Amino acid sequence: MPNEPNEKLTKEEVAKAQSNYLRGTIKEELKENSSHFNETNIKLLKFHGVYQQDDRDTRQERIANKLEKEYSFMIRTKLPSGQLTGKQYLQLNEVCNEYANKTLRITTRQTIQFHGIIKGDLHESLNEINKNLITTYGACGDVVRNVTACPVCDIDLDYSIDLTKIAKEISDHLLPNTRSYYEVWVDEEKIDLGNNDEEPLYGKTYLPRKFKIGISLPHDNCIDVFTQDVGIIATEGGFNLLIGGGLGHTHNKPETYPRLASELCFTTQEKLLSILENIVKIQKDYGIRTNRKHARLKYLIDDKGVDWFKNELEKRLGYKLESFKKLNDFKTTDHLGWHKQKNGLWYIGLFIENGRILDDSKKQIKTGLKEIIEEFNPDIRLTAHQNIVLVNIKEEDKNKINEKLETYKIFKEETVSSLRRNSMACPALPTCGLALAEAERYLPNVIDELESLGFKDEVLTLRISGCPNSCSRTPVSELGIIGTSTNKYNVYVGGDFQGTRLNKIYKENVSSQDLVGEIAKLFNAYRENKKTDEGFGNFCTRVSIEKLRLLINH
Ligand code: SRM
Repeated sequence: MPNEPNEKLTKEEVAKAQSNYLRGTIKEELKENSSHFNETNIKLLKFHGVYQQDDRDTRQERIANKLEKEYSFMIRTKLPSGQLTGKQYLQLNEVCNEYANKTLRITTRQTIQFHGIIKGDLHESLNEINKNLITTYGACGDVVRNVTACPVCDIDLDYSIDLTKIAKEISDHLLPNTRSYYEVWVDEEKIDLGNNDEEPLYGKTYLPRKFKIGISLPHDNCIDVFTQDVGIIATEGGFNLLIGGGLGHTHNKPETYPRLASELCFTTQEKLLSILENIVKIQKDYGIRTNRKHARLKYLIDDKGVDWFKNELEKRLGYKLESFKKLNDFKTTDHLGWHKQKNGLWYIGLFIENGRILDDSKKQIKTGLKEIIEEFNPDIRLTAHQNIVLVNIKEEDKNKINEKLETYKIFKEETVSSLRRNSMACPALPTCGLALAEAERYLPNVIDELESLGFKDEVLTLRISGCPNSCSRTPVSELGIIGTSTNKYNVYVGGDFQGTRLNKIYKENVSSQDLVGEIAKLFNAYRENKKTDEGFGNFCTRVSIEKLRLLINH
């Protein structure tokens, strides 16, 4: 028995159990004339793809003035392997204009988020999104989240397997079954099944925690396969499976930690879905439900061991699993720029800084993308590096699109530095309730300064998160920056460009004033002491953190 009978279940577990399959009183509360939801419905809304937030910029002042917080909602869509049509993109663009803060945000798991929606517009927004055959159901909450996969492997000349189709199959297979989502947002009649058949896979209390699945290839780890609860690597004749990846942790709580997924087994495609389903069921049955900070699959794997997990899985499947196949080195790529497709058409990957699609004084990304998509009707793919790919473009349209990219200052390979191109930040302030420091609003300035100091051509993964939850997958970056409190950051070094190694802490609580200087010292030490073709993360790891500190402080 995984959870001791006498231990107290978390509030989330109680909320799920009493929710009548995620219904709670969301429908009723939606009708009330208030700006926000009660505590229980806030938890349930996540399963529907909705987060209640408040404006962190105005929070303190409003509290001081005894005013209600400025509540708004974030909506997250679910787009397996980041696929949508041009038409769907345009409709999401409309939703963001009509109901949200007029920006679209591409996430690190290949989806789109809206921010700043007020409660009175929630139903309309979700209804509209659903009308366009896009769901937000299970984009958040204790279920299998958006399944990630290389977004161009079905069309790029260098790929021989369509992982996008497999991602969709996995996503459909592991989707929650309850109709509550449709009752609330799509105005379906209430369906009273009155028994457990409403949720055959998940049951009444769903999973103990969020659960992430991603598929990659050894020559393209663009989704960071080692950070997933289940990482799937397409290899000859089938798939290698990894389990127990996850990056979230809490500062100064060593019992929480980032973890790379461990090798589990090899399987053929026919068996893949049933293996995944059973892995999910084991986490459902054994995962910890009394402590949210110990509830991810990674802790179950460390508590019980990979061998225990494999035995349990084999018991449920009724056959022995094949051994993990040895793999060659990993590579990764960002899919930016023009690429020829298998069908003779072209795709172009466009860098979107920190995934935020907006118009500002320097560039009109939102307007430009809308115009290009309206005129050339490409399909859309989103990458796990927060970028957008326009697909199925005719040779004769390439120049016209290049001109528009130039006009709206969207992206030109020559003008985005390698330093910026390989960077990512999570949203952090002002929307995220968990942020300890700035990220998305801060990173562009850090990069501007580093560029002006002459570091624009450095090729490394530089990622910043406003807190150790690590939403921009900071712990697998070569240079990771994680917020500790207002204007303070821990600096980590030593991941690799391919995302197969965790970085380590280099310096704690660096102030935002000193951060660029600290990074510059690291880059200078790297330039002076690196071996030919040695990446920044590999250099830091070879030299070791202790020697790196000595080198810098000599
Ligand atoms: Fe995340 C929670 C944003 C990818 C680990 N994440 C949050 C919330 C919802 C804050 C909250 O719970 O109130 C953030 C909303 C901010 C906002 O204003 O939008 C948030 N996470 C994001 C996104 C939008 C970051 C981005 O820059 O794109 C990503 C949405 C992905 C998606 O489309 O589904 C996002 N989050 C990740 C990743 C990276 C990944 O999955 O590849 C991680 C690390 C991997 C992992 O899960 O271990 C991640 N987010 C977390 C955690 C820590 C989980 C843990 O195990 O401790 C939290 C907090 C939690 O779950 O309690 C969190």
